[in-house]
Amino acid sequence: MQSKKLNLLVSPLCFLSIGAMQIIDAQTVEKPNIVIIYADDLGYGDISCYGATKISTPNIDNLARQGLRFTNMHATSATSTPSRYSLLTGKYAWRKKGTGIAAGDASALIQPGQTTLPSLLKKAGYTTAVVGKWHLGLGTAGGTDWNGEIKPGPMDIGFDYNFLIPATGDRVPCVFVENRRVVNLDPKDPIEVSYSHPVGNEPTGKNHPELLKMQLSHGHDQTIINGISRIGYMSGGKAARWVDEDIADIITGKAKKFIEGNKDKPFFLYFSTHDVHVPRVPNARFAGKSGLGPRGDVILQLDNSVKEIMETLKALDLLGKTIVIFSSDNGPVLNDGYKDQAVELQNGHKPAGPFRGGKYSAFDGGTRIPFIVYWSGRVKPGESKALVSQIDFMRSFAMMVGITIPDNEGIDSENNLNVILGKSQKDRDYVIEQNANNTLAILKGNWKYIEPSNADSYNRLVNIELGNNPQPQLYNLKTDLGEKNNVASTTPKIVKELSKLLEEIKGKGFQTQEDFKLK
Ligand code: NG6
Ligand code: CA
Repeated sequence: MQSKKLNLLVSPLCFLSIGAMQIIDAQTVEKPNIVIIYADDLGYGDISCYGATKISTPNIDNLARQGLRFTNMHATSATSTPSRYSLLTGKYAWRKKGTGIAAGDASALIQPGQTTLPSLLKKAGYTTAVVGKWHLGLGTAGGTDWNGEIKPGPMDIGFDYNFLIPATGDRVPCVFVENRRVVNLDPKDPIEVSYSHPVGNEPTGKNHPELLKMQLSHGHDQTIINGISRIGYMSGGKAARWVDEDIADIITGKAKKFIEGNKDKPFFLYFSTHDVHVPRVPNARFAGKSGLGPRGDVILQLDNSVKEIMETLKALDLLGKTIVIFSSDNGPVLNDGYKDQAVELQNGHKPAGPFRGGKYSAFDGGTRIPFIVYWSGRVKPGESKALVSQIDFMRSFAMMVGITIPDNEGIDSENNLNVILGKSQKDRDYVIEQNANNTLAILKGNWKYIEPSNADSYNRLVNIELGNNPQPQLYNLKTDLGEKNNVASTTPKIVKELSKLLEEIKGKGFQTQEDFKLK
């Protein structure tokens, strides 16, 4: 495991990477642009370059063909907020209270002053942006001021520019935020948001299902916006409300604009798509095109966003100067609260590929996700089977640009740049995954251990096995990729080893007031 002591050894002249056991001198520090395209709820089996046969994603496939396609990448969590928290901070979300799926009016989860991937890149001279889904809270604990200056937010933790869906598409407020302000807000029509009681007098999905263009299946029965009822109540802000059918075009356009405006100096773009999260409302260009219903259609829409980003980079002659990463925040779900025919029109499509479970699950369907790294002329096209985790983006890219990380920050992130860039196929020592109930699993070598949990084993609403079991679970992923045979009782030595390691890792982060151990 990479030691924090590492940072003490760094001098302006050399960087010693213990993980890769190599010395990089200052002259080899490079500052390519970094674009992370982060899809939402896209499963391992949802795209054709990962084996989907019922849907074709030619543009993501192109990226995979010309880049490095990983088969063993793990998001840190089976839901969005914790995966994103870990990606940006290099710290497992389960170390901090309140990092489960965030409400639409949650306050900022990453506090100003905390070291983040963008704050490190900014130190190295990068211009940094987040465009798309945020879902990490905005504003102070007293309540986000949607009508005034929204602070703290991404600009206070290292992003120079942001254009946000504040939480998720299915949560109010259904407006975009640009830098610190709601876009197109008419001050005479202020926004009010509540997650506890009705506000305003607009119809809800619960009381007026006849007004809905897409019926709900569970939850999502509060204020109706654009014919779709959401989680949470909202009034006002009429001119600012988004039209779901246009979200992909709008945020892809903002991402392209950011690239164009920063083409001459290093930039970091975290482009966080709304697709393929619910509500799945494709633009007319994609509606009905996949044959799998709206869920398939928004996969095509996502593929188109990738195409547009790549065409922009190409037109600006930036392909050789830009690392493009494509991945997802957690595994797939079909019915996530709206009757959008994802189940009925599945047609044999396997969103989680060969893996058990899906979104919310401790099984690999929850967290093993696509991961493609493309860097023209620099990353050799091919496949990597190395065990990798999104937790390592922070330290790996910080090392690449020659920036050190304070001792008490990014404590879970390791420098695995050589693996990410395909120069090595060395497995990470271990990977930790968190399901929706905060049950943790640890992968090491061929083994996967899931700690005992008394939480429900199955979520009937979404029809997904959550991987919770009051007994320890141990799977041999080499012989049992689908996690069917729990061998914990016949392999107690490995159970003991992995449960001990997991407890040690939990203890490691218990350093400050705000940190805590879940169990
Ligand atoms: C759940 C929502 C689901 C989705 C999820 C967050 C209900 C019944 N379900 O609570 O629809 O919004 O939260 O998904 O409300 S995530 O990908 O952002 O983590
Ligand atoms: Ca998600």
